[in-house]
This record gives sequence, structure tokens and C-alpha cells, in this order.
Amino acid sequence: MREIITLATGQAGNQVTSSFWQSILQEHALSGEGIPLPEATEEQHTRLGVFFSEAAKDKWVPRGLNIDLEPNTMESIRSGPLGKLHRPDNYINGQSGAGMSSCEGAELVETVMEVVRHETERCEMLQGFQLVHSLGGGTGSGLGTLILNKLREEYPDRMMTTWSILPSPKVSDTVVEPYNATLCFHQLVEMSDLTFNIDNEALFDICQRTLKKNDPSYSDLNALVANVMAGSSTTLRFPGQLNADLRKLAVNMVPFPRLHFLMCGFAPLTAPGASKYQKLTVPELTQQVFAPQSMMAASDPRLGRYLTAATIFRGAAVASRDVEESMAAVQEKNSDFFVDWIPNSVMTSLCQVPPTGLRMAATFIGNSTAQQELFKRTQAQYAAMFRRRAFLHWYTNEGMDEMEFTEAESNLIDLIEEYQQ
Ligand SMILES: Nc1nc2c(ncn2[C@@H]2O[C@H](COP(=O)(O)OP(=O)(O)OP(=O)(O)O)[C@@H](O)[C@H]2O)c(=O)[nH]1
Ligand SMILES: [Mg+2]
Repeated sequence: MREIITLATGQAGNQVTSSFWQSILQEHALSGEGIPLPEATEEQHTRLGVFFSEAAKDKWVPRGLNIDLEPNTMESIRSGPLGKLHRPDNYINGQSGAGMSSCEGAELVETVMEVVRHETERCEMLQGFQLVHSLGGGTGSGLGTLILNKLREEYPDRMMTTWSILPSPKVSDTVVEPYNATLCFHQLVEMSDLTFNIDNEALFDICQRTLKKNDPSYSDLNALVANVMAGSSTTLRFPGQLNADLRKLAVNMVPFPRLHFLMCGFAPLTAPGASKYQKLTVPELTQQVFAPQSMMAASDPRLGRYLTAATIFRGAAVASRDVEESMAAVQEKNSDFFVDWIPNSVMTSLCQVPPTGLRMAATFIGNSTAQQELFKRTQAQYAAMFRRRAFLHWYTNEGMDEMEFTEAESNLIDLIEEYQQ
């Protein structure tokens, strides 16, 4: 089995990851406690070992760690619907309030690495890690970075992927988020093999415009993230797929080492109750999943070009001929939006098992140069404050050097330039 270990860090990291576990438990016919349900099919269980390990006979637990500097998020997971799912040792939290206390962070990382070692001992052939975190939070960005560095050091040849949640003023008004995000991008550029850019701004807009929720909650946003996390890991979790491991996915998606950022989309996205008025066909699904309104990053792909892209179709009702035809049509219609120097830059895979509750669905992942919009947005917010050195003392008082800020910013500016292909 090619196993993946998931590290949820900070409040956003843990809440998003919980939504992900909830989705894939259902897709693999496991109960909230990790017990196989009687209706489970062979297809659902063949590759269960990628994200879960068998703890006792017929009890599966996530290969996952729940990490935070403060206890509250963990408490609510423990007392929530998945409270009996996780290994008790895999909850790791500090006692401090919010904010990044570097001392406590360093201690916590040692504990994290110990638990990671235990987890790797339960793997036959570990393929890599996925870190789920916010870029805006002190813990998600700061502790997330420390963990990333340690994992890289100890497991240099394993794949390192991240699900990184970009802050948006529509969702949160913590002033220092652009600082945290810039410092964290600086590390992600060097340390991660694949980073999925998940943008709260886009999630918020999808909830309001498409799902007709006026005042979306975090669980609404996280349900969207779970869709794309489950969707893009379909090929890893079910047998007989293209891009069946993280390395192959990265080889296909990343033409240059630093340009390893991906944006994702999902279809169908429909307001509750509206879906019964739509009988979705494969061409409609294809068109929807390529549409800017389906993207979970607030950057319009029509303002850039795709270096690479992959689409994963799901559902027994999806015929491969339909997929081929509609993918060819979409690419032809949008040929200006794909770089012309990478032939066959769009991959397609097909899995019989649909997401729970849907007849068919599609997930899109693309390495688009339009992502520079996200980096520019972050850098502009950062620069406005950094020019005045506003809030900087909170970081320098904890031992950080102003140089780190300058370096992080210039790395981000470089990245924006490199994405101008
Ligand atoms: N999508 C999503 N975003 C969240 C969630 N919780 C927090 N955020 C966003 O994440 C950023 C704040 O980061 P948190 O994850 O709360 O912070 P943290 O990593 O726990 O770090 P601290 O600052 O130390 O508490 C803000 O941009 C929030 O809008 C969540 O459940 N889902
Ligand atoms: Mg927190």
C-alpha cells in the first residue's frame, strides 16, 4: 500500500480535515467510528489503507495527526461526531491561547515528530504527507512551517503536499494575516512539492452566489474544501486509476520546481433543493467544472494560462466516450488558455464511485499562471503594512528578524514574476 499521513494544524487545518474525513468515511462505507458498514463493496475497501490503518479487527483509524497550540479545537473534535475515530495519541495540543509562542511551538514539534514516526512504522511504503493549515493563522502558518521543515529533514524523499487556506477579509479581519501568509508562502515555495491553494474569498463567494447562503459558516466553506480534497484524492483511494500516487500527480502537474501551486474546482455546485431541477450530463459537468465560478481560488483562470491541468470524473453513469468528447470540446474552445509548449497538458481520469449523494461529479485541478493574482493580493496587503512596519514588533519581540520579512516578500515577488509565463 502507498500510504499518506495527514497533518491537520491549527483551527482551520483541523476543521477542514474533519470535513475531509467525514466525506471519505462515507465514500469508503465506514461509520463515524471507522467501522465498515455492511453495504461496503470491494472497490470501496481495496485501497482503504492509503488514508486509514486497521487498528483492531474491523476498526479503521485515519493515518492522521490533529495538532494545535491551544486545546479548544481539539476539544470540539473529541466531542463531535468523529470523536471516537482518531487514535487518542494523535491529538497533540499545547495549552497556550492563540498566537505563536516559539518556545512552545518547538516543543510541540518534537512530539509531532514522535507520533509521525509511530505512524510511519504502521506503513508498508509511505508515499508522503499532506499538511492542512491556514496561511493566515499564527499556528497554521508558523507551526505548520516548523512541521514542514522537520518532515523535509527527516523524510527528504517522501512527497510533501499542502492544503493551504488563504485568508480573505470577507471571512476574517485579523490584521496580521497577510504577514503570516507571506512568511508561509516563502517556505512553501521551497519546501512543498504540491500546494493546493484554497482561498476563503472564493469559498465565501461560491456559498453566497451559487449556494445562496447569505451568511456562510466555516462548516459551509469546509464542505466545499472537502469536495475538492476528496475529489482530487479519488485516484489515490480507488483502484485502477491514472495518477495513482502523489509522485505521478506531481510529475504531471509541476513543470518547474517552484511553480507547484494548484487551484481546484468542483461540479456540480447547486443550492440545496435546486439540484432536482437539473439533470446533469457529462458535457454540462465538464463545462461547469472549467468555469471560473467553480474555482476555489479567487483568480480568474481566463486572465492567465494553464501550464497543466487534470480533471477527475466520477460516477457509474459517466461514459468514457462522453468524457473524451466533452474534454476535447472544452479544450478546443479554450485553447488560448493553455500554454502551447506543453502538448497534452490536460489529464483525465474516471472513477466509477461517485461522491456520496451525487450521481456524477467532477473535480478540476490546474496549475494556472492566473494564480499570480492570489500572490499579488497577498503581497499588496502585506506591503501596505510592512512599509510602515506596522505590527512588526509582535514578531520581532518573539525573536524574529526583520530580514526574514524582507526575504519572504522578495521571494513572493519572484514567484509572481515566474508565474508570468
Ligand atoms: N475555510 C476555513 N477557514 C478557516 C477556518 N477556521 C479559521 N479559518 C481561517 O483561518 C485564518 C485564521 O487561522 P486559524 O486556522 O484560525 O488560526 P490558527 O492556525 O489556529 O492559528 P492561531 O492564530 O494561533 O489561532 C483566517 O483567515 C480564518 O478565516 C475554517 O474552519 N475553515
Ligand atoms: Mg487557533
